[in-house]
Amino acid sequence: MRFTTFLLVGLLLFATGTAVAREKTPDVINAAANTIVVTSTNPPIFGLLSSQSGTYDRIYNQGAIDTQCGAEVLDSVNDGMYYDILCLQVDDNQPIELIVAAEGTDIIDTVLTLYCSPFDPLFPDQNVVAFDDDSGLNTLSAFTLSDNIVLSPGSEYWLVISTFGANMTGNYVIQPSGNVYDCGAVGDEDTSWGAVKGLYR
Ligand SMILES: [Ca+2]
Ligand SMILES: [Ca+2]
Repeated sequence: MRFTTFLLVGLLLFATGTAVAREKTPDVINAAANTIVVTSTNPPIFGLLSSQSGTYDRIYNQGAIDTQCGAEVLDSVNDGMYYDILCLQVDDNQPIELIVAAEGTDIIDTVLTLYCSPFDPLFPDQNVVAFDDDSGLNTLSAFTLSDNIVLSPGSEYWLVISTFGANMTGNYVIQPSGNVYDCGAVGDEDTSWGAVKGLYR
């Protein structure tokens, strides 16, 4: 454990108790994600989390994956993260990859959650396929081939990109594998959150 990590964990323990430490395991860099050679001909997906983005109280898990939309998740003690929703589809039944690219991403600590459509910010524990915090470079996120996430052609999936803690903003770039197609950004108005968000602003 690097000293800086030790210090950070210590500070988190001091600030908020052991729940945070249980969630944020020491960052383990995924070597496969680091050395990945992008062969995808699909264009990367660009986006931005800003103070104008919607917020939600995110979930996490320790790697449970369920392509039938019922992955077990836990409520994070960290609340109020900015998020974006991206619609994705696949065109084969091979494992997918979704990698938050270090080049072009300046959000300090991303998380990715893949949902079966729809994702509802009011019920973020529903419809989960997979969650990842730090499988990419440093604290960036990635679903890699070794996760063996095989999706159904013809179904719509919503990828939620968010952050480990609240108030983290910045640009992001997500590189999808060649079998993953971007079916567009999903606006808040497409979720139930859109109907109630006005009450909070
Ligand atoms: Ca929470
Ligand atoms: Ca992360």
